[in-house]
Parts: sequence; C-alpha cells; structure tokens
Amino acid sequence: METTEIKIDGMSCQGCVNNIRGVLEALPGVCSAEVSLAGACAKVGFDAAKVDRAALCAAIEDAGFDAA
Ligand code: 9UX
Repeated sequence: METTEIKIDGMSCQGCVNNIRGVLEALPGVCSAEVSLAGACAKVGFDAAKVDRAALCAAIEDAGFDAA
C-alpha cells in the first residue's frame, strides 16, 4: 500500500470531511482515508495498481473541493 497526503481547500464543516472520506473510500483501490478539517488535508492509503493520486484528487474535485 502507498500513502499520500492531499491538501484540500473548501472544507468548512465536519460534514464536508465525512463527504470527502465517503467519496475516497468508495473508490476501488482505496484502503484508508483520514480527512482533517483543521489540517485541510487528507491522508489516503491506496493500492497503486488500482488507483493513482490524480484519480484521488479528481474525485475530491468532483465533490466540489479543491485538491492539490
Ligand atoms: Mo457543512 Mo460542507 O454544512 O460541503 S457539509 S459546509
């Protein structure tokens, strides 16, 4: 498993955090997702054979946030 940290702009409450965690966990290949409102970031564990960092960012962007 690989892990990556993604900066996320636009989260304003714990609901956003839960939404993003759900979006990430729904992606095939994502093993774990920890999202921090205070840290404005996500730490994601994933299987690099199934999903890549760009796809993680794209899913967060699709949910209405800025990911980098
Ligand atoms: Mo909170 Mo986030 O009411 O999209 S869920 S602002």
